[in-house]
Amino acid sequence: MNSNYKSDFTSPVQDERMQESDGLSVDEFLAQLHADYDPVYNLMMDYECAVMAVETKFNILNNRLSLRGEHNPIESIKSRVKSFDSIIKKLEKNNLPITLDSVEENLFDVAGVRVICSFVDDIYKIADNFIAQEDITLIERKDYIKNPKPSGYRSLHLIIKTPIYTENGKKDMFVEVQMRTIAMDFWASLEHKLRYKKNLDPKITEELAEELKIYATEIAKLDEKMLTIRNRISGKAE
Ligand code: 0O2
Repeated sequence: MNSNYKSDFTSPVQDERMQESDGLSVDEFLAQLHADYDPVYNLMMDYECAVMAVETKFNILNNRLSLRGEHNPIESIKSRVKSFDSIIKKLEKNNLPITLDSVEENLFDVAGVRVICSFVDDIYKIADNFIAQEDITLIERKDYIKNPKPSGYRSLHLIIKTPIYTENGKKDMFVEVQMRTIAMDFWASLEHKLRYKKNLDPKITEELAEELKIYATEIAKLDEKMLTIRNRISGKAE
């Protein structure tokens, strides 16, 4: 990730810590953090704020669109901030510097918001409305609904940058938004379990992955059929 996306604001303490920790091993970095956890705590709080800000935007969109339409386009919203353990593992896995600066520059999914819709067309409608907002900068859009992953995974991913307002000023934060239907979410949760199940016979894992791939296609067909029925109920042309 290039430095164009660097945050506008860095606290002096955090800045010093980043420079100090540059080039440290994971153990050294963790020992240093153990002595003073404040910079990590502050950064995690910034990500929490970004998640809250984005969640609020989706809740507002849902309310506004449902007032004008016939249904709530958003079924539910789930959010999370990646654990610091997982953050360090991801930096290590990708051979990235183990520093707070590196977290902010290189990892886009520390703050994650998952938006679950009933129907596929709502995903695109909500996404377009969200991206059009002035304080949302779209960094990357990955459409795994139109181009599913080899596993069968389907979702619309948006990497965005949005400002939060801290006691020290404005700060831009990256947030990963995953948008999918209820059925796609059901599928992804089960497939995620299989992906992280370590003590399963590899042959069985492979068989189940193949089976899940078939169901991913069936789920996509079902989503399409449900949309057709909804459109017929509401008198929309197909
Ligand atoms: P978790 O535990 O959900 O956070 P990267 O973000 O660097 O890992 P990439 O290719 O840039 O990889 O991002 P990608 O694949 O567009 O999106 C990554 C996230 O999408 C994953 O995060 C999952 O949440 C989800 N995802 C992507 N592919 C699959 C898949 O095949 N099955 C399921 N169930 N989820 C998928 P994490 O960090 O891998 O996991």
